[in-house]
Amino acid sequence: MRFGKFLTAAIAWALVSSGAQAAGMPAPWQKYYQDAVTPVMESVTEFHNLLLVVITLITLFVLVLLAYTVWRFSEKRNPVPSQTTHHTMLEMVWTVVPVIILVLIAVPSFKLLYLSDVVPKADMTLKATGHQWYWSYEYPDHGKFTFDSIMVPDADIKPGQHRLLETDTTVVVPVNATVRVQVTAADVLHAWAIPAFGVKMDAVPGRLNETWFKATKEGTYYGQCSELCGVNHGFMPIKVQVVSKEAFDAWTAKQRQAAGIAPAPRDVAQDLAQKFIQTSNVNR
Ligand SMILES: [Cu+2]
Repeated sequence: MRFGKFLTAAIAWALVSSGAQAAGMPAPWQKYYQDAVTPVMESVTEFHNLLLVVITLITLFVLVLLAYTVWRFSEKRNPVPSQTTHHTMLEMVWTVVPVIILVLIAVPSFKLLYLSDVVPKADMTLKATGHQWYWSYEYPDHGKFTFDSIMVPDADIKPGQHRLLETDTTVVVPVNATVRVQVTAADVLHAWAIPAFGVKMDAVPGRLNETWFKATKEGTYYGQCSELCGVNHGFMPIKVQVVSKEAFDAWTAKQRQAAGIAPAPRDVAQDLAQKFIQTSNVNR
């Protein structure tokens, strides 16, 4: 096991060192995953590392076996070949061993599948709708305000912005909150995908798909439509900002106001409580 860990670390280092890592977006010459910011993506990375060890060991084993066979049983060294055609024990072994390896892989694989597939109790819902060629969003738990998110064209890119990834409006979500994402499309197939979140969900017209994420680190994360959806498929990026709970509340309050939606009942209750505290302090 110690060797396995060493091998994983060595391979990961070789891959990571070949491309500078940037959180939330791809880096030039990057060959490894983006840094994980959700439990699902952490599990995806771990599972990938496990498979990398398994596949490396199998490949090395086959390579050594093949090289030995070529050397040992060449015509020069082995002029009279054996006429053996069957070996029951050997055939049992090379059937059973791969089955055991596959079963060992299946256990963490199914665990990961269920982790990403089953939406846990969510703190909020975000609805993403794919259009040719932009995304629109709705916040059903926060007054149902909606907005479109359209890519910033090259000509308007400001310093510090990222070409082909920047959008005019940003999806904002609170940190450490379980977000249920409902994904659908208005015209053709699209897919809502953010690599750092380990999320990729098909957007299908007339069908409401669900996925989830829980971002554990504040920051800006980029994704792209991941289903070939037409001529501008490569120009409908996704930009998500993960912020503190307070900043998120302030942002939703602003969005509600801009959309002419009444403040959240929770905000009214908070205001009343605040007023009550103030008046009771004055009276004392
Ligand atoms: Cu698309």
